[in-house]
Amino acid sequence: MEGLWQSILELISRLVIPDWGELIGLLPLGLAGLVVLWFTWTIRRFATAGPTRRAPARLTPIAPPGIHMPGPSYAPILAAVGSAALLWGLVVGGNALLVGATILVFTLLYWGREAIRDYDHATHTETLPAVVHPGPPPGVHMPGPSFRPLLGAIGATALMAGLVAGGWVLAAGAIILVVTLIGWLVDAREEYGKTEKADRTGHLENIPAPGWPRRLLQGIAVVFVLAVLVQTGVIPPRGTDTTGGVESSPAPSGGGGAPGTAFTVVAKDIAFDASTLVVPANTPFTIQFENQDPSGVVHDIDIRAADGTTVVKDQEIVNGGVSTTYSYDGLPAGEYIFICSIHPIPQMTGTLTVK
Ligand SMILES: [Cu+2]
Repeated sequence: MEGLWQSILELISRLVIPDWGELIGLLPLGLAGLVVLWFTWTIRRFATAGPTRRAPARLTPIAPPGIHMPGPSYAPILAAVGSAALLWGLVVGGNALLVGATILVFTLLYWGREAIRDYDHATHTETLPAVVHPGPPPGVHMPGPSFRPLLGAIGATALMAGLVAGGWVLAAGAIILVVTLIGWLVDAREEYGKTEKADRTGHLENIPAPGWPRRLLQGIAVVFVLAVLVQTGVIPPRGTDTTGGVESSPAPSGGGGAPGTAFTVVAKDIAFDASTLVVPANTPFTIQFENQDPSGVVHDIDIRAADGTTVVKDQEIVNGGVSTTYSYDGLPAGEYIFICSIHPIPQMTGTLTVK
C-alpha cells in the first residue's frame, strides 16, 4: 500500500512541479479576488434583500406629535461644496479666494433661507395649545423684543470697516451707527413712557414683537454700498476731470531729462504720475504735490537712499483732495528714490537722480 502511494505521488510530481516563488507572487491577486467576491456577494445580498422582506414599502419616518423634523435638503451638500471652494481659494489665493468665499456665503444664505422657510412652516402648523406667558413678577418690567441690538452690531461693523477703509466708508459707518443708536433711544423712550403709564393705570401692555425692519436694512445696505463704491473710485467715474492737465515746468517724466528744481507730482488711484525726477546736485528743489485720491487716502513724498530704507527727507502726509508744496534741501550727487511712506509700492516709488 505504501509503495503504491509513493509511486502515485511520484507520477503526479512529474506532471505538476509547483513553482513556489510564482505561487507566492500570486497571493495578492488571490486576496484581491477574494475581496471582489466578498463585495459582489454583499452587494447582491443588499440588492435582493429588498423591502418585500420587511414591509410592503419603505415607510417615511413620522416624527412624534409636537416634534418637528427638517425635511430632506441639499443645503449640507451645497455648504460642503462652498467650504471646498473656499479651501481651494485658500490654496490658490487671489481671485479664487474671493470666488470661494462668495460661493460659501451663497450656500450658507441658501441654507439659512431654507431654515427660515422651515421655521415659518413649522410655526404655521402649530397645533399645540397657546402658551400664555404669565409675564414678569409685579413691579418688574422686561423690555420687549427688538432688532436694535442686531442693527447696532451691523452699524459697529460698518464703522470698523470705515476705520480700515477710511473716507466715505467711515462716514457711512458713523451714519449707520448713529441712526441705529438714535432709533434705539427712541424705542427706549417709548418703552419708558409705557412703563410709567403702567404705574398709574396698573396695566402694562405687552410690547408687540417688531416686524423685520426691511426699509431700514435696505437703507443701510444702499448707504454702505454707495460709500464703498465712492471710496474705491467706481463712482463717479474717473478720468473725466480736467484737473490733471496742468502739468507745467520741467516735465517729471521720460527719464534723464534736463535737471529742474520745481516739479509737479500728482497722486491718483494710489499711484504717482512720475517715475523719474532729475535735479542738480546741492541745489534745493520743490515738488508741487497734488493728492487727487479721495479724502482719507493719504500720501507723502519722502526721499530715501537707493537702498529704499534709509530716509533722507521725511515729509508730512497729505490728505486726499489736498495739494501742497514740498521743499527739499540740496543733495549730493547720486541715485535716490522718492517714495510714499504710506504706500511703499512700485506705483508710488520713483527714482531721483541728482547730478
Ligand atoms: Cu501713498
